[in-house]
Amino acid sequence: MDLKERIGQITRERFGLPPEQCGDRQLYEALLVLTRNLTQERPAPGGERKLYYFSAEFLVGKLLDNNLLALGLRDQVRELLASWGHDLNAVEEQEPEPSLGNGGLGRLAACFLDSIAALGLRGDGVGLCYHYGLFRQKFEDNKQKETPDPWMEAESWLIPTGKRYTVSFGGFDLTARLWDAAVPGAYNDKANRLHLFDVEEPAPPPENGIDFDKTDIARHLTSFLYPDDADEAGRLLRVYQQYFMVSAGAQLILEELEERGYGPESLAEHTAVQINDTHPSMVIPELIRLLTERGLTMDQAVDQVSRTCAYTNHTILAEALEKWPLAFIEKAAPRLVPVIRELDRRVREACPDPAAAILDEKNLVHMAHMDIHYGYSVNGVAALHTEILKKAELKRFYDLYPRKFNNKTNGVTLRRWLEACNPDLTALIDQCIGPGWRQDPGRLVGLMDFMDNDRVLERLLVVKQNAKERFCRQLREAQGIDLDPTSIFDVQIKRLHEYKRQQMNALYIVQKYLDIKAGRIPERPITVLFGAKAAPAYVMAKHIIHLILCLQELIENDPVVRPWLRVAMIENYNVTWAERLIPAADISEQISLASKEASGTGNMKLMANGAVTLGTMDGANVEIAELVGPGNIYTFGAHSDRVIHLYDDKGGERYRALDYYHTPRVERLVDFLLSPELLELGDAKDLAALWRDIKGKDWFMALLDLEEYISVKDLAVRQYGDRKAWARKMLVNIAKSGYFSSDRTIKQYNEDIWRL
Ligand code: 26Q
Repeated sequence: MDLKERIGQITRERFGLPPEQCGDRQLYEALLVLTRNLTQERPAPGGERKLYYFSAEFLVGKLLDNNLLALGLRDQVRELLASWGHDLNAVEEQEPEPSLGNGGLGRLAACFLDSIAALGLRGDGVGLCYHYGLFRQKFEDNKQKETPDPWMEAESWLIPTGKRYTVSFGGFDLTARLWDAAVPGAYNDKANRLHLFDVEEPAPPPENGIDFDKTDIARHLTSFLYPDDADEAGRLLRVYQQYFMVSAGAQLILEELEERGYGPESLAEHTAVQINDTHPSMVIPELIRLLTERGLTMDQAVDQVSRTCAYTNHTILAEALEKWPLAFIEKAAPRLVPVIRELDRRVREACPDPAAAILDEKNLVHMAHMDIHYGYSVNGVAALHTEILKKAELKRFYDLYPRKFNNKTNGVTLRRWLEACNPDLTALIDQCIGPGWRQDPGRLVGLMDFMDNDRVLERLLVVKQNAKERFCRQLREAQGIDLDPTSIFDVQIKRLHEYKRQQMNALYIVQKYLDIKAGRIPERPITVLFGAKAAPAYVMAKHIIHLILCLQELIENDPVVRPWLRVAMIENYNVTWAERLIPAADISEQISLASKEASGTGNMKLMANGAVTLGTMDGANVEIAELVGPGNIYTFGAHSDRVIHLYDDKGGERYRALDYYHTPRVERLVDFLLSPELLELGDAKDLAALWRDIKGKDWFMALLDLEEYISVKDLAVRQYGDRKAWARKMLVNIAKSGYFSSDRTIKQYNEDIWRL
């Protein structure tokens, strides 16, 4: 049966209509069913050893386009739909985006699954099926409001497996139901699985926003993904979630091991478990517990698990390293307590340093310590980050186990982040260097041969211009904001966090605003675009959103400033918005305080789409700078060693925000937060709190780098005017982005860690 007949069969069965008479919604459902069936039928890749990638988040984004692409059906389906008078893009609009992640870490897990499948490796994801995902963001009175984000519909990518596992908490048991989404491999005919566990009887949608009775754990276990660890009840629920995920996941692993014909004593030989940050760390004691239940001695179980589990660290922010009160684990996973105590005892016996223990004197369980002692690999996510882990944050562990530490610089799947989201650029690349870069992204460097090809450079500028115009239409339809596509698009898209320093970008906007008011017109119109959600309990992050939205309103209503400077914050920024905006970006803002951003992955996506980075020497920016060379990136700011020194109590030179505030230029910008113009639009309390914080504390040192940031950004805006020179910068960035393909990253994980 050909494709047309298969679609027709589905629409007739479901809607009693031939496809020609279906609407977008019906065609979407028919394509979903078709692609789901086609992927589900694919066999798993072969191999003796199987990977399980454990992660509390898989920010997969919409899947229809992605899966059609992997199945090699995208062009055919587009043509068929067109022949019926429909546009594939409009059909795809029907798909809800599953919001199963916060940001970088969750999206990385999704890129990795895509690459693991594309490389034909045998590896499944293991996570949770959150019903309302992360919250949906709305703006009201220039503030963020949160509402639930239900994404599951009657027809979805989830396949019921019929598999169920019992998870025993303190005082009650729950059944974990397993749902699977198939992950088709591009370039092969295999598929892996994303395993998502859910409770058997989920609660109905909450009525009061995203608040619910956090003591009703049984029914709410998989309701929400937690954006932070702000309130106590939420924190405890998070531990229940984690144990639910890893206990069911560990049972699945051992069941599959047996089905493959191997005994528990050969777990390590046939299995690799990658622990994505410490959120799934309890898989270690849980596997040990289950192996001893199956007859292994404690020594044997510890040995097997220590050769099975590998840990990825994504942060050096001390407050983000998970430490759970033993009392929480006592409640959520009492059977793990004796195991954890025994693991801690063994550590203390072997290593006298109390700071390396698992249990500290406050009875906090240091999850990362458990991973490092009882895993066989510890990796950072960018070269600089791994060096800081070895030299500072995890130094004592590096001294103990130097051979466990390794770097795996992050990557992104260029199938979604170039091919799917930017077809015009893809076509141009194909015309220059042919299609081979898809399976060998390093070949993108072939674009360097076109540096002096005026026709290619001009076409690159046209592709970017068209993407900007397309984005303007989409934003106008969604939010009623009408931007100027001929202005320079300066883009900062990432979770809102003080260390990422959106506040510094806001102060740049203030500077431009005051300049224009004083008659100093910028070189060309600038549009500053933001996309960011703040954790609901992260007060300072919400104040920063408030500031940006107030600046947006102030400028929208100012006929003098508006032609030269615009601010637009995208509501409910998510994967779908990223796919729309990234192709349209001119400047990629990567301005975290050096040493704080482990890697960043948006920086890679923007680079691959021809945006030029304006960034600090942090995370993977360092590697981007090395690859593209100084003429093709704008760097500024204090380097990580200086920042680390400024945090050091013993350095004698501790950072003091006030010293930087009391300079003529900076003071004026910061004080603008309390200006009558802004107070008229904003909440005086919130703006004053932010003002006080920046001036008096500024924990992430925005004022330290502010002046250099402003002048380097002005330089970028000026150099943008030399269109040909700018097009060359774009071309170099695209050409060098092949290194940041997650296919490269996954090959390295496989060669150095998993050995599948
Ligand atoms: C922890 C405890 C309780 C509740 C929530 C959490 C929690 C949730 C999400 C802690 C951290 C996260 C997410 C972290 C994250 O996204 N990190 C980013 O990971 C990317 C992929 O490696 C990096 O590129 C980014 O630099 C890093 O910030």
